[in-house]
Amino acid sequence: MLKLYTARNSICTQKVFITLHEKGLEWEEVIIDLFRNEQYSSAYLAINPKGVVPSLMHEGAAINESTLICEYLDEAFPQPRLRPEKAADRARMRIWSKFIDEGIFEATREISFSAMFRQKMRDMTEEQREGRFRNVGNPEKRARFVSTYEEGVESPYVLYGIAHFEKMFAAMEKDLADGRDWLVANAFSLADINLTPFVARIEKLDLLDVWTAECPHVLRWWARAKMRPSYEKAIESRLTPEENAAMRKFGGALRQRIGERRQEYLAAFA
Ligand SMILES: N[C@@H](CCC(=O)N[C@@H](CS)C(=O)NCC(=O)O)C(=O)O
Repeated sequence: MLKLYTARNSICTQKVFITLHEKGLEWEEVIIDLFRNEQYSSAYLAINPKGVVPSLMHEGAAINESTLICEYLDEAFPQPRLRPEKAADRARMRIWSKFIDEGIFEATREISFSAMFRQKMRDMTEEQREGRFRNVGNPEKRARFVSTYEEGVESPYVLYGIAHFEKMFAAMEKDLADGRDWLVANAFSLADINLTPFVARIEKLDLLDVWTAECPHVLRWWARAKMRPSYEKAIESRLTPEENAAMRKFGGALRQRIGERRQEYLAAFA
């Protein structure tokens, strides 16, 4: 039996859920409460030394990192196949995963934090907050948490995140301009799965059109991605109306400033 460690509204776990649903697999779930720092318990750190979700346990092995978990599932349970047949296409698939793992995940976390998790952090005790900042002794991550907690949307990490989204959406728009349905080899793959939760979160924060107002190909891809039954099962059906309303409210409150910061970025760098 597959055992998946997850947390509520975890974007990284959502891509694993999509993969599991696409493959028709069953699994057992263990919920880790990130706002009670359960991810830093010694029992969980023995499974995932970074103290993050998701983690997958299968046949006695712990598999970490959501991108690798999805690839693992596709290798261990080959049908239906979610990685392209040709090696060159698999390399292209991983270029999209690298967008996520080398910038978009942090971008989404920092924007989500500055919008709404910041409020949840205020509700923590001083000790819990300090524990979260300390994490597993990663000073770079601490700096990011402290900055988005204290400075919100004015944090430099939010600007870096805006730049990462700009680059990813521009790359998608260019790549999909030939009219293809999916990102790689015109077949739904782990590339599409990897991007879906991040685009969903930005849409739920009411921020998607900040970047995509003039990206018809991205929007065409996004409409198609949302039509897959796995999207409803992995993302929509797991969110409460309150969670959806909070994302819209807190994200919407930052909309204007995120748009302005994007313009600052474009004026300086594009
Ligand atoms: N690169 C990792 C990132 C995992 C990650 O940071 N997950 C978040 C939830 S989406 C988490 O567990 N955060 C808890 C913390 O940083 O304390 C992956 O893709 O699995």
